[in-house]
Amino acid sequence: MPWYPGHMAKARALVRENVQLVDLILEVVDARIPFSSSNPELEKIRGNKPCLLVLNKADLADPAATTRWQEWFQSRGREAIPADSLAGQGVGEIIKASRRLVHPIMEKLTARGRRKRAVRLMIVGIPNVGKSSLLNRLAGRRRAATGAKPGITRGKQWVKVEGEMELLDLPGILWPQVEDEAIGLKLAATGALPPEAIPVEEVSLWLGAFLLNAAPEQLRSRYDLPESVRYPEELLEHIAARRGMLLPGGVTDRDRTARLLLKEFQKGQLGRITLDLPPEEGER
Ligand SMILES: Nc1nc2c(ncn2[C@@H]2O[C@H](COP(=O)(O)OP(=O)(O)OP(=O)(O)O)[C@@H](O)[C@H]2O)c(=O)[nH]1
Ligand SMILES: [Mg+2]
Repeated sequence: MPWYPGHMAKARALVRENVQLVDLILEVVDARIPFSSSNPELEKIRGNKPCLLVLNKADLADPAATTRWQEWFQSRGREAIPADSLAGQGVGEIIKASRRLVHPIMEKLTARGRRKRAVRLMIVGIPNVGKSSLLNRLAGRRRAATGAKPGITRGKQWVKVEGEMELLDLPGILWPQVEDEAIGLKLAATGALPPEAIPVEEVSLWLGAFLLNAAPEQLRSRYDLPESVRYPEELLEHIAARRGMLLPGGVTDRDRTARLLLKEFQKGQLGRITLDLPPEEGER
């Protein structure tokens, strides 16, 4: 992973340092993979600093699964708000919940005779999860660069947010849990890892197997998939045939087909699909 190791220690130090400056952390995860797009180290770094979880890209996730995640986090004492930072959905809720979560702290400061000041927030999350998009929405203007390429944000700035709040726009970048193979595949499938991180064919075979099991109707309607198709290899062959993705000699262009499946999944063209589900009762 070319851009991780060098940045990781620096990113960790920056998050650690900036957490000291704020009253509340907005932890952005991808609603399709709330577990795989989180970073367990944040819990240690933040100590008991309040933290609101944002289930971003909820427009791409299965709404029922998002509700289950919200309940699961709630049961563990964590507030989670679904959001679509592109459309601005959920942003009002995030502002309301933020004010509620910091209220006790601000009360305490006033009680100690401190002058009233703006509530300070910062956004953290793994690359490409939508941190800059959320920032732009919260700030109400386009203040930070966004892009489909992971790792685009550099530099640091404070921006005003409605309701006496200030938001630190620093790349509060958390590193993804890439060492775990299953997590790595989900990160790659959702586009959180650069395409060179894991071979696309491997990712698309994994995604194909997942979809055949969890979302067969969506595959059928998108690709006119016959019931008989059971394995991801067959799925890719079928897609290639339907979309004419052949190399000279009539051989399937597996690379192009793999990219197509990933792209269509990432754009939500297969429907709203969640890859991580909360653990069942009794599991950890
Ligand atoms: N569908 C959908 N796409 C989103 C949402 N939020 C962000 N995106 C898209 O996801 C991509 C990454 O968004 P950014 O806001 O640049 O993400 P970031 O976390 O700032 O990324 P880095 O700066 O690279 O770490 C962009 O293509 C956005 O348009 C969302 O809620 N829904
Ligand atoms: Mg950014």
